[in-house]
Amino acid sequence: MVNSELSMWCYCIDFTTAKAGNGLYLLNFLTQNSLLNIHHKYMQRCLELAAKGAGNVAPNPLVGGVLVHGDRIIGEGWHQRYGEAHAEVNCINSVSEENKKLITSSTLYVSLEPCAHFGKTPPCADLIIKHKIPRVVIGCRDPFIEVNGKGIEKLQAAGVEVENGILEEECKVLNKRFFTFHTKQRPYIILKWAETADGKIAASQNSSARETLGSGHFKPEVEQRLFISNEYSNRLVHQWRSEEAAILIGTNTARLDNPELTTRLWPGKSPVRLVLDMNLRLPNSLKIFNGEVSTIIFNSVKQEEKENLLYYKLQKDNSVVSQLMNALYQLKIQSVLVEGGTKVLQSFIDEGLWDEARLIKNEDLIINSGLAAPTLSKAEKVSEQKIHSDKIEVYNPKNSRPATNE
Ligand code: AOF
Ligand code: ZN
Repeated sequence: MVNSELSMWCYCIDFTTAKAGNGLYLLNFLTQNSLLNIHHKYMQRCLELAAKGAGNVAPNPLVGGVLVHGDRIIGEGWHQRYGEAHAEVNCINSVSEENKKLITSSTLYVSLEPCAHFGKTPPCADLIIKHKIPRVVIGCRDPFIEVNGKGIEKLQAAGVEVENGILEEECKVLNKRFFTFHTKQRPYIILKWAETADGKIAASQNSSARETLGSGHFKPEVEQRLFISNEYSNRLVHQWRSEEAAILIGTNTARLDNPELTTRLWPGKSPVRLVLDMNLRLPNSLKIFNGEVSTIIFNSVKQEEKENLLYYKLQKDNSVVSQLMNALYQLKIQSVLVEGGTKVLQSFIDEGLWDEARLIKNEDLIINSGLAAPTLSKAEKVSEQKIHSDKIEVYNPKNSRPATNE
């Protein structure tokens, strides 16, 4: 906790607990504003706790909870691992034996609406009711169809006082992938590419020269690929990969770069590899077929499943991007890092189907001729960072807001 936060916090506590000369607590001193400050403070703690689950709970959301008695936190918890206990369970279980008697007069803060359904675990709303917690303060409603308001209704029907919408935007942003998936029925889309100072994504290519005559398949050997970003940015990209459920590339990128699409430069899980190869022309010798990571080949020829390799059939004439969105929703893939090439990236931009774009620009490299990078439209820059020769810019679609369930 930073000092300014701490002093504001102490200020709030002073008001809630300060004793008057006659020994009475001056609880009524609290204005609406300072109560809101207290709510924000505890919800902020919920967010901090929730973030500890990053990398281990997807496709579930990150959730944190704190149990507060008077001005004291008596329990804390977060959703730690997919399929295991929810934040509320861990929070209540963390209360010490001597403090258990305080639970019935405490307030539970939780960053997401308590669930109302039997999933891998029983409903948290039932647990709260069972423990007779009189008051629950919630960050935002759960957009998951099995919950979406039902948790709040269940609590209220049992006489629990519920307040919703504390640090709502922050709570939604923390789970931007989960919210996008459940409210837009598609994954959260992050576009990523590296370009030279003169806006090129790759060296010039003469693709027809690399096709094997007659067979329709491409020659497996690949040309020297152009490395644009530096080694530090490359590590960052591998971290980005570890944060998403899947990574997508098109046919040309697969055959020209022969990428592995793993997180070998970062200690994290490799995403599912998604490759567009409508006519199944990619040779099996490419690294994407090495079986080391689950791989899905979107094509118009066959639907077939082999070990770690799924051929997923799409219609040839319809928009590939929108079919892909439906397929990924069915496959329960909540987020995708689109790593190229220009054609694939541009189709997402042109269809307005993206949530973030991360652009790495090597400001020292000029190659004059080459394949032009995608052109972002309707975008606003939200951050910029310099890593040696590389400038990393992050864009959001203009006027975008976190996905909502209202
Ligand atoms: C909560 N607290 O900490 C989380 C919730 O299969 P299950 O039982 O794990 O349920 C998963 C769903 O529960 C998930 O889709 C989301 O709606 C909610 N997650 N709810 O009350 C939590 N992680
Ligand atoms: Zn739950």
